[in-house]
Amino acid sequence: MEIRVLWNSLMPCALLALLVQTALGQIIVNGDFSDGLRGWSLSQQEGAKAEASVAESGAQTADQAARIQIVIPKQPQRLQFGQKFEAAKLEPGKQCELTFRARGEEPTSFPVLIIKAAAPYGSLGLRAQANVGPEWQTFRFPFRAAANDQPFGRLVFMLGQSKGTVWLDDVRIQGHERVALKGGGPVLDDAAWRPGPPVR
Ligand SMILES: [Ca+2]
Repeated sequence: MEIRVLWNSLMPCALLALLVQTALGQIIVNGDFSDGLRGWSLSQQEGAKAEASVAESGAQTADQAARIQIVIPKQPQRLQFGQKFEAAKLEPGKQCELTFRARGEEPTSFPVLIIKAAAPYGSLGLRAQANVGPEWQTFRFPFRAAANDQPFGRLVFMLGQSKGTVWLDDVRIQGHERVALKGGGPVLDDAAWRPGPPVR
């Protein structure tokens, strides 16, 4: 069989395999909240107030999810639910993806960022906005990891301006490796790769 013919027959499969999940190591611990709120923290500033707990998600029997009840809203950044991770786990330049499931008991919207853990809190490659409603939705935000000159990075859900109660579950930061297609096939352009809308 001609190589070209073989290539053409394999092309659809090659495109489907475009984004291949790779092992980045475990960046987010306890992302499924099966171990309560271990690893997670809630920062309340300037009078903003929230209560974080773990409760049955309702999605599956005995599945636990984080439940953050916003009591006193302020600006988004005044209530930060998130997790700190070692900077070395997020390799600069690497294609990554943040995924999580979320719902809001009232429809609301909040920023999601991956930033340096300490001032001046520079971006590590991701700033996105999650629009949530009463039903669980899965969000996928691809990004390219930026260099971190600090020992830690932080994933933060900025919930200060959110209404009511927000639920989060299955939070992961995973690597994606772009597959180079060669041998007469198309050359893929990384520059065209941008975050898409959340997958519902
Ligand atoms: Ca869970």
